[in-house]
Amino acid sequence: MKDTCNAAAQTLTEVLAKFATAGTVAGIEPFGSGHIHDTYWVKTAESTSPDYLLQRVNHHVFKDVPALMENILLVTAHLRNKLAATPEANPAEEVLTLLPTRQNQAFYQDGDGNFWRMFLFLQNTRSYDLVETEQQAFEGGRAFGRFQALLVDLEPGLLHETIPHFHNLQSRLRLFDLALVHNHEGRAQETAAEIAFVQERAETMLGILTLGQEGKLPLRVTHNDTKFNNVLLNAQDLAQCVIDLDTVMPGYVAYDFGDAIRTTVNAAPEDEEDLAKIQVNLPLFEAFTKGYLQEAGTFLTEKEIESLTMGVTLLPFIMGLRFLTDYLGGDTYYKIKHPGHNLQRARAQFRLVQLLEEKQEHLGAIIQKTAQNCR
Ligand code: GN1
Ligand code: MG
Repeated sequence: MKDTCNAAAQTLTEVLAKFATAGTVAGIEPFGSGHIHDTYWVKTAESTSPDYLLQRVNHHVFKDVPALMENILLVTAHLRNKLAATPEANPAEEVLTLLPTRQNQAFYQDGDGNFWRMFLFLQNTRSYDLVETEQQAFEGGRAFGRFQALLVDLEPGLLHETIPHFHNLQSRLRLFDLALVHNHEGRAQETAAEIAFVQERAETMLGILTLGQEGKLPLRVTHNDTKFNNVLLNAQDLAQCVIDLDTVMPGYVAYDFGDAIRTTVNAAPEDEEDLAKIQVNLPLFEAFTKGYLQEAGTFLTEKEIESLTMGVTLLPFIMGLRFLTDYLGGDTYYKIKHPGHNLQRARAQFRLVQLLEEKQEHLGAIIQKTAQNCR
């Protein structure tokens, strides 16, 4: 089951007291647009004390929270060491900072079994649900490319798989088949067109997984949730920090590229109801690709560069499939704002897949041309 209710004020105050915060709390308010955890912005009264980001981790989605927190400590320590050793680093660039509990633990577990954690709040940053300018797209590309580049020497096997088979399409298709059997409130009837959409493409979309299984694509440390709003930009729109490290684990680089493109080039929100508003913005595609390859182009293999185009259609397909699966299964995974929300999300993602399929050759040519310029 999901936790859709916000925690009571008293609970929040009790939880807050467990962490080694500085200053006096002036207010706590719900924050952000994530579909999984409950997130709060903790404001402090003094300008000398930082604000904080408090999260109740969804332990129905992340079943081993201690393992997840180990990953975050490992990854942030690695990033910090690498940044310290890179003199030419972008001065705006920062690493997410976890604030330990007063017992020096990475998280606090309350009496109800809920897991809480705290980060330093990054002041004067912005995240974009919709990308507005080529500079923003370029910076997002640079941030995710650099994230992969800095982690290229971290052994993927050291990371726990926080959600097993997360972007594995074979496993997602199995869960979809189970949801079809479950068919909550007879929803399969109403979604016949979307079900057919999945079935028509399932085979082709398995391309990246097959290449991986054949040993033609390396498993690397990847972010796996590269929604554009998971990069914070500063007041000058320079990339400052990659956030949401819950799914950092072994993966294929094309997954990160595809998920970021999904949310960068779409002129409409992820759950747009009016499908006519969903459009692919090519200048934003080009700008993101340039930023990404400027950083990642140095270590990617030819095959990986080729695979990026496949990632561009695969990721919105997987997201649509997951939203549709959740709808057919009775909306147990994602937070929803209304009963048909997951179906609306699935439809929007599938429309985006269609548009990207039409442009696939052109997108591939842009990637190849940009990669040549980066070498
Ligand atoms: C979830 O945490 P949040 O809301 O950024 C999901 C991602 C999806 C995304 C779709 C752990 O991410 O995989 O891409 O929703 N995260 C998890 O918006 O399932
Ligand atoms: Mg997330």
